[in-house]
Amino acid sequence: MSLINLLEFPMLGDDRGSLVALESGRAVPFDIKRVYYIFGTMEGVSRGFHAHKELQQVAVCVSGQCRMLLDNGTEKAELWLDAPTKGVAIEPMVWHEMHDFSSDCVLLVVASEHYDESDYIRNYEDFIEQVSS
Ligand code: T46
Repeated sequence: MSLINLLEFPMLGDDRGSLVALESGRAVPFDIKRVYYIFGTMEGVSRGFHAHKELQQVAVCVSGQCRMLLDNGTEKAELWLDAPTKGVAIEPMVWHEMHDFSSDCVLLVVASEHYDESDYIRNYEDFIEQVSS
């Protein structure tokens, strides 16, 4: 599978404005158990710097933009999340970092599981060791 799995969400707009729906099994390829959003990120601050062991996620900037780096241990790729119709899948065992948040950025993430700190690998050397074994 390609490292960058882009998801294009249908725009359900009309003359009143725009609407995007994220539904399990349709726009989002797993059952959604959790939704969180990151906003008000200070200028120059980067986030992420971890991989998940099992968690599946889809991220989309519903406002503004940020740059996401994905790294599967052998290959790295970057993309801009810069439209509310453009999502990216964050697969398990993919190191990810988010950079260059615009001041109006709201990064919405849907996740397949409840929050569980034991699912995180927050040390890059540990990640490389685990992804290679
Ligand atoms: C991810 C990227 C894209 C919770 O208590 N519940 C939650 O659901 C989440 C997501 C976080 N937290 C706590 C854990 C930390 O004490 O909120 C604090 C900040 O979390 P973290 O430093 O992991 O935030 P980011 O922006 O580095 O990463 C987040 C998600 O945690 C992570 O799963 O993939 O966004």
